[in-house]
Amino acid sequence: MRKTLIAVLLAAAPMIANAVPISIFQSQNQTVEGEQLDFDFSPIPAAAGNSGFIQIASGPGSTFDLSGLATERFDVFLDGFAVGRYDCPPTPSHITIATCAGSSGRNTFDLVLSFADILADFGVNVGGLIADGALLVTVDFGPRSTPGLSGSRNRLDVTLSYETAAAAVAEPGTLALLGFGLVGLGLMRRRRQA
Ligand SMILES: [Ca+2]
Repeated sequence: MRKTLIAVLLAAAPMIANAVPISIFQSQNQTVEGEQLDFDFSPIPAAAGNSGFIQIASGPGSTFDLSGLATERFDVFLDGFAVGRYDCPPTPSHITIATCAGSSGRNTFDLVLSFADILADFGVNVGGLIADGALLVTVDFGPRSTPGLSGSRNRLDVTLSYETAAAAVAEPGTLALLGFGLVGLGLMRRRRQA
């Protein structure tokens, strides 16, 4: 009986485990001026609160023409919610951690939006947005933004990272089922021995 009990508990261990960190990476190429890129993160588990981040960066070696004119920038949307407009350079506004480099319209950027800051700055609860198992991150470049000046590089990377909710763990229904299963196993053992 003890061995059976241990086996059942081991099988149930994943249910009892704590929140699991998740990190999903996606990459796309901008092919024409002012193209809008959609990054569809789905299906994804619910987030545990408002910790986590979304990183939007020009891919390694890639450059974008965002030379600071009014029409050269990119907007970020989460499930359709506008969370920021970024020009680069000058130093973009509404950014938690970001670096912009380059000149003459050639820019690389590394934009990190933390869940908590997105909520504080823009009133959007990212945990709530991904509770339906999907998050659409849209990067909308201005009409004159040009990928990879000199025709070389045009890659955009988006990474979604967060702790998953531990809600599945202590669900009373699950624990009750587990309990019934253990009682059932015990009864079967007794009958077999009798
Ligand atoms: Ca959603």
